[in-house]
Amino acid sequence: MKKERNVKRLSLVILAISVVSAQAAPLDITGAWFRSLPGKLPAGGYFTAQNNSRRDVAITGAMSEACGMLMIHQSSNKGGMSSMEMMEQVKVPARAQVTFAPGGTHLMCEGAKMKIGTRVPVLLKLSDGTAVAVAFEVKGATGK
Ligand SMILES: [Cu+2]
Repeated sequence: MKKERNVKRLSLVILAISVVSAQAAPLDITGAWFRSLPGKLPAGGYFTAQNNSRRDVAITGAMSEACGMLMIHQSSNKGGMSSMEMMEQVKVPARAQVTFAPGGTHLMCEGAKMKIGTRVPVLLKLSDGTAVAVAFEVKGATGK
């Protein structure tokens, strides 16, 4: 009888741990890559973020040892003039997907130190206080 109770308690602990780790990563990041350009040109970072949780979450920042500075940018085209704007955060609504892509929202890596064909780590900071570690594939100018 006593033994049975211990088993039950253990499974509760395991359940609690798995709930915590699910909360730790509300976003699934797929297709992450940097466009590495020659010289001192910045590298754009692209990916798809899927929010599998029932709560909205925002990407509030990014860090990488491969970048001197890593920012969130929004490309826009106003009256034929293309420009980039810094974003404080990008919201990923509950059960929805947001794509960082060329010509739209993207990461901008200034002072890039990366080699085409390798992967570099990026830490995406989220509004709920957690962070997601993502390996970005480094591709060339044509995206290959
Ligand atoms: Cu940019």
